Amino acid sequence: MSHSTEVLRSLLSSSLQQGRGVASKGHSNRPHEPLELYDMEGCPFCRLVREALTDLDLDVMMFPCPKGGDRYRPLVERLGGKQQFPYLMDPNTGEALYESAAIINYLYQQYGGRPAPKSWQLRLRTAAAVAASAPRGSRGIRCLDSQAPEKPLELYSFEASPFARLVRERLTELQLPYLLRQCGRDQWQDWVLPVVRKRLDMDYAPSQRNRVDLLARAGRIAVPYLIDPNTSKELFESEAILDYLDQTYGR
Ligand SMILES: N[C@@H](CCC(=O)N[C@@H](CS)C(=O)NCC(=O)O)C(=O)O
Repeated sequence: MSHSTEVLRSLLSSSLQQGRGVASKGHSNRPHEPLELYDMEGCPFCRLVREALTDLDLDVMMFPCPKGGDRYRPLVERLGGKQQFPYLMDPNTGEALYESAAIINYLYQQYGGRPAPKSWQLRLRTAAAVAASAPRGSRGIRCLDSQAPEKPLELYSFEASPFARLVRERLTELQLPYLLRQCGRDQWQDWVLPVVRKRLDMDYAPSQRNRVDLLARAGRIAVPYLIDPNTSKELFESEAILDYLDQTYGR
């Protein structure tokens, strides 16, 4: 399937998220150590947790657990007793949780300084998350043969980005752990697409912390942006990132 078709299907998936996973309202306190999420990109319950993480603007270490995966799935079973995802571990408090609703409540209570929005409790939200998975078929769920990296990768992303989703799917399929750096939007200028910003020669100064970092590091802001400390490679553009991941870690 061509990359543009994949982007279109991903865009459909984002639209079914009904605007969630784009903006960051922020947190009241920041975890000292990054939270750890054992996740499958295509899993609707994991999606709900990732939407909350974008809303709370919390970075997280992602440990991909695709079906048939042999790297982190057995670890989750050892730690929690079963292979069920999402599974959250908080190294700051020692808390370890299954169940998306419990994880979301914990995140808002511990780091949000506000209760989880009521809408998170509704079954409707789960139905929307299931619908959002449908256009992607088995992407971000199945396991591909891969070589494990020595160090985790880093990805600048926000949950509903149709381009970043394609990269997160491949990171899941290849079981590549990565630090997810949230780049949720927190001001209207963030909504203008990078290509339009460039064309308008727009004076754009981000305020969200990872956007500020990304601008200083890479000279511009676009999501996804991948950093691989194993090869010192850093790159924009979902299609180029997918090629890079396949060539470097695929077998
Ligand atoms: N009620 C759970 C449901 C979690 C769930 O069923 N997750 C599926 C993936 S979407 C799972 O772990 N399946 C077992 C497997 O993949 O081995 C929640 O909200 O977290």
